[in-house]
Amino acid sequence: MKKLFIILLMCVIGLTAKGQVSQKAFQQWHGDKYSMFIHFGLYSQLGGVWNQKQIQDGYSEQIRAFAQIPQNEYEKIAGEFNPAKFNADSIALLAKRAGMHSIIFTSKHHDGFCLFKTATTPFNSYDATPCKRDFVKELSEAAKRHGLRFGLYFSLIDWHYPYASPMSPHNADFITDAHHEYSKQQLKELLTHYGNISELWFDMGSNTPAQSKELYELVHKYQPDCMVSGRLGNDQYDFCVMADNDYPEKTLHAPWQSAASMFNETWGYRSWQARGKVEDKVREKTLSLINVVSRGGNYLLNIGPKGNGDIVPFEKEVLEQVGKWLSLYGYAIYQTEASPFQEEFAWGEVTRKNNHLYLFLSGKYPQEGKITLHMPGYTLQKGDGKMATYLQYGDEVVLTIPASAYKDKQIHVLTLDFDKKIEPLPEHTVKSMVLTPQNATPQYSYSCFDYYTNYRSITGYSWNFEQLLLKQLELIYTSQEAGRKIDLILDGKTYHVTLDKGKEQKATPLSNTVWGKTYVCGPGSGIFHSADTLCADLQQAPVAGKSWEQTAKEEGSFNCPPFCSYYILREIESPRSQYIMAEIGAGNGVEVYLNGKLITRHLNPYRTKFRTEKVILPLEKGKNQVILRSYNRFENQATYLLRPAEEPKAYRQDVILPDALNGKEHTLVLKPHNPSSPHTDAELSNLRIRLRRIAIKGQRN
Ligand code: JFZ
Repeated sequence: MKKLFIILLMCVIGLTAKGQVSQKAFQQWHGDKYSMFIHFGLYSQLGGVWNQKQIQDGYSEQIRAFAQIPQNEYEKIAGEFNPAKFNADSIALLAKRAGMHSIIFTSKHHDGFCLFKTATTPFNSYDATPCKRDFVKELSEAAKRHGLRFGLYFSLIDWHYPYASPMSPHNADFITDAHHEYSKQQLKELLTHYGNISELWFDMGSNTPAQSKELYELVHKYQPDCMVSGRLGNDQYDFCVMADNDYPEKTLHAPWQSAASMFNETWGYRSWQARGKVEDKVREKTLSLINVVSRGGNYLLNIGPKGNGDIVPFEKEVLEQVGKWLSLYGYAIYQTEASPFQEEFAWGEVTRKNNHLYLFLSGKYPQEGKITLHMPGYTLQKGDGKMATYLQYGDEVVLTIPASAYKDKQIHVLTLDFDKKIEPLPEHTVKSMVLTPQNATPQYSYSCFDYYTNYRSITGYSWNFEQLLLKQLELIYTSQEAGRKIDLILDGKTYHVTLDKGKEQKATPLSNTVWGKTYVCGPGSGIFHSADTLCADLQQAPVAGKSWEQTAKEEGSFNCPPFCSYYILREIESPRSQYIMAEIGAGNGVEVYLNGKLITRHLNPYRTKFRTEKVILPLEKGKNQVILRSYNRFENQATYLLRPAEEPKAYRQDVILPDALNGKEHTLVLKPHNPSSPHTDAELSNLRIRLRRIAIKGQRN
């Protein structure tokens, strides 16, 4: 019998992988919750107007592109740029009154104009203007004076640098070698001349993995605790950036931020912007802040000062009024964690801190004013008395709230104190003896090449299960996973396991399992991220205006430019429910849906032309439908393969626990061991784990 292959490791929580920021820096960033974004540059001077015309298309900070302003004409604006009203101290003081904890400033936007003194180009606010000012310096110093942290926005595309890719409609251009070097020089200046930089907000462009990695490491070489934004690309980042005003559907296992503009139409100043009522905007932004923080994120709210440096009075008032609300309820925002509940509530949102639970009455008045919270294992000690009454019946805490609590313009917050620190409550308890991706709670992050190929990745799985005695786990997987190293974290103890093929077994599907014809549909969207469910069948095509076409080929390709996808559908008839193995192939990215539900989704390694893989399909009895989406980001074709695996094999491997596990409730987390980045998809959707009460020795030879 082979030696047991279990290595017991200490729990690694608290340790970070090489190159990442320290836990302390992350905690500080995570606790800040609310920051000021500033879009300011030559575009602010134009305010969305060129040649007396309001430029309606695109964001006003990108007016050079949307109004097609020639380079020399745009450069002339610098010659008149003199923002006499730009006062870094009053901006910092405004951020403070607003309840913000840091300022993130556009050091350089897509137009290439640097708001700092740089040796790399004369096209900067010191050398090209009559004002001779270094705005990064002014703001970094003012932020420091007023106890705020300071971070930088830095555009990875540059419309002014002559050796960069030319301006494009999508802004996701490749970065030339010369441009990459140019960015490195500018970043070195930014990271060494202005004190501590709390975050670097890279934006747009499409780096290669090597370029992303080099910039990620460069930032941390000069500033080890600077948090790097997800838009650097290729999973090289410290925090995810959600789409404008957006937040993730489920809690993420990675730090994240929602960046928001004051108006959807623009980030930079637009003189003719319809602004509406201050009080409506205050409510909108307060709700967004609450929604983001209750899901564990940070909120970055933008202002776009005028060309003369003045802050738009509307924006100033909005910030001040949100700040007023925060001066009352900031305790329920700052330094908090996401709601411990898996469900969402129509009556409002939740955050937690230590043994405190904070309820934001930001939704709809609940029926009869009753709010019920399911909190097994917790005892309510105190609820703040003014606004509600509190009762606990076993696991349920029931609050009764008067209608007046919702009638007020102001959003109210209730505090509930429990007997112990509140942790996330389990989503559900698995009753089955087999843990599968389908009955797991996935751990999510975001993985990407660039802005257009950014998707919610699954970086691990966790299960809560009930088992009185547990002695052994049996891992079941395919040749796809063989050789990989995984971590199994059982009740907090980590077992490091190499998938060494264990015992091989034929996995032939039941006879009478019949694969139907192949149908294709496309081209579809060039954006990778799509929904976790796909409602399509032979009657209903997944791409608007297209239909399914039958093809004789299980494997094929379609000519299409970069940014496109094709769908492939097959029906599978199964005599009963069973796991079968399919062979699937695609180019840059792949998504597989079974009966409308996502089975696996991931980008393939950067610029993979074609890759095949085994995918386990948990079939239902009767008719099943499998849809493959083959995604093409870089090539001139989308290639696919969808068929039953030849000679399917399963591997069964035992993990005998050194000490039998007693007790009732347990948690198991499955993760890849030492992943290349904590954000990259685990690609473990084929692995199943069987729980065993008795150790079956000698199964392995
Ligand atoms: C980028 C820039 O192009 C824009 O000018 C501005 O600076 C903004 C902050 O960042 O634009 C984006 C990119 C992605 C989203 C929104 C704006 N998004 O994911 O919703």
